[in-house]
Amino acid sequence: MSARESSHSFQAQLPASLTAEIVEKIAVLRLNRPHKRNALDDETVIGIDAFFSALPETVAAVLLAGEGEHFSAGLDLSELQERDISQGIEHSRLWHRAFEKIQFGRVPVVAVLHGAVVGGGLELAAAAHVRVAERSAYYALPEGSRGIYVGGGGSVRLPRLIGVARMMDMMLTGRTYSAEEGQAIGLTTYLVEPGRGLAKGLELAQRIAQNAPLTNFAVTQALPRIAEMAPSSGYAVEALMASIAQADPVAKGRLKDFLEKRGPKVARE
Ligand code: 1HE
Repeated sequence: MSARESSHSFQAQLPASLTAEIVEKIAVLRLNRPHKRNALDDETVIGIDAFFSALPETVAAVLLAGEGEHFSAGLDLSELQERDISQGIEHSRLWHRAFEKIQFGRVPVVAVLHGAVVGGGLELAAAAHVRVAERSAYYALPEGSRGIYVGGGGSVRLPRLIGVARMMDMMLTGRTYSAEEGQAIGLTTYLVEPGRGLAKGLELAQRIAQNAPLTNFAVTQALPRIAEMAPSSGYAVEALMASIAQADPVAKGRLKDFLEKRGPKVARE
């Protein structure tokens, strides 16, 4: 199947609020509800789950971005009307399942952020592995002012990026961080000029796609779990992961290439 055909069959399973295309080994998923500022309704969250559940085997990395002026305005507030407690729990668990597929799916995910990255939009971005911000990006958790609470894994992922104190401040005071501030506090690791995010994200995704699959598995699956372990357990799992990775034929080939002067040197960027 050509890349174009597989893009089409891929898109057929998604709601209109999401567009997907495959660019060589990279699947590009865009939030495509710009008239609602890419607010995340149930259909979109279920679509995100479906997208990450059905990634073609040829895909080695995902690029996640938003159409229009904003990455995402977060939860679609129009759907939040009359849920009771158990429906509220189910709704949050729907988001958890979808975003787990991003964080612990088969391939690394690069998110490109611009404009509003707020509430559930920030929770979505936090589930990616690498975040690129355009200078237009800004971050907020307006849940506090709406009388609600984060429900898309924000309490778990955001403190690991920026610390409990900063997240408390954002939620209690409604504080907004600029793209530059977000970069300084660790929300993103790349900051680019407006309009340059997709190119930078694609460049990074293509670089990631060239890694040995086992390296990408180790980094996205083992590393965050080791970081949560007691150090004594972490050292043991790290030793196992390191020995598994180095025994892989891909690793053997790459080490040989370097030793025989064919492999790339580490370059100063
Ligand atoms: C929406 C939403 C939304 C826009 N749900 N419809 N998120 C928030 O509290 C953020 C709410 N949104 C905003 O603050 C602003 O819309 C933005 C700063 C993101 C963009 O402003 P702007 O001036 O470009 O757009 P707008 O005119 O405010 O919105 C355009 C339309 O999108 C308008 O609809 P229209 O039918 O009147 O045209 C808005 O109602 C609609 N819209 N944002 C529904 N969020 C798992 S728990 C997660 C909890 C949360 O995420 S809470 C945070 C929710």
